[in-house]
Amino acid sequence: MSAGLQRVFSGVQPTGDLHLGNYLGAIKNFVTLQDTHDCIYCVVDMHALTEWQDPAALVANTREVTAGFLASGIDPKSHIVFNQSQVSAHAELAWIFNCVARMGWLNRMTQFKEKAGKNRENASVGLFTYPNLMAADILAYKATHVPVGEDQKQHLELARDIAQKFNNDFASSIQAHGLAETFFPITEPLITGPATRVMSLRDGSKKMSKSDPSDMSRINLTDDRDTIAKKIRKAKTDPLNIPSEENGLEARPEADNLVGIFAALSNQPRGEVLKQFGGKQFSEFKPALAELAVEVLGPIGMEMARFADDPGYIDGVLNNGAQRASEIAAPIMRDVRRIVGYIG
Ligand code: AQP
Repeated sequence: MSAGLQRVFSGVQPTGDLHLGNYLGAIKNFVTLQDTHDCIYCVVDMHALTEWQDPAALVANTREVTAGFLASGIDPKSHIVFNQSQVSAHAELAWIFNCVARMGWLNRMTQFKEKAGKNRENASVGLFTYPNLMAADILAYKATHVPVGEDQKQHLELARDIAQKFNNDFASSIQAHGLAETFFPITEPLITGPATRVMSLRDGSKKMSKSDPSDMSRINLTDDRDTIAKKIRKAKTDPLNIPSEENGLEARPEADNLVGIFAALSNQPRGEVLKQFGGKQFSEFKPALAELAVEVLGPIGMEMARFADDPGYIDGVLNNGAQRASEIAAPIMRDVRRIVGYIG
């Protein structure tokens, strides 16, 4: 970590197989940001508990997400990689934010509505307060920038509201302790690239997700060449050809999704992809997309398999990262305790 650089924080839940959406919407950007920022990347195992997890699967998934980070090119020596539950600041600050955030704010969160579904009475309290823990994740390190996919935009807006309300509610205490008026930064979301919302391969109206019961809906980072090719071949499309202009993708969610994936994987704007494939059929486009996906994801999957054979190494990375993360959070939490009026 180098002094003076802006701090990035982001996390991924260990709730299942990492997929192309996690990679293009988040992890790919995590890798790029290492050149310009001090980065803290977290496997958010506490968030995972908001829905029941088999304990042994949680251990395996935490190691797998960590392996995905490393295999994608995150450097755990220059930056920090750890699992959330090892640093108590997250839980401690989340409690304070439970008391700062308003019920009305959380009632508006669409992710809770989607995940709780019709049976809200039966959803965990943790699922409801999830965004407060997310605000704590970021602000325990006073991170200024948070790379995420489009689906997390609303939660980040809430994190900004919480920071602002904390700074206002405790303004005189912050001042009395001689601390900067903007004690918690107003975090900037970084939602970038042509695939900030990768959709299910089976249904262009649903986002690609770890928890989708159909494995055919997503490309996992650990899928082999044949599986990737099969999933893309079977991906839902419409009967029209690929358009030559971007407005030709309107109201064609599946086509739009596949073109967006091609653009993100090949690091070019959608317009360039359409120049290359405009007028062609999906039967020609899909094999090219499969080839590209295998080229980009193949080495990551192979590296993840290598890490899977060495859980001791992964645990060492997480323990070391947790120690370094705790050191950053400790003085911030000391100030927070004084600000809110705790003794000791
Ligand atoms: N489909 C997606 N397109 C683009 N970005 C995505 N992300 C997730 N899905 C997509 C981004 O990946 C990061 C980690 O997400 P997460 O695991 O913390 O939670 P999630 O958003 O709830 O992801 P999943 O895969 O859908 O998990 P489940 O099924 O457990 O809910 C975030 O930056 C997210 O934006």
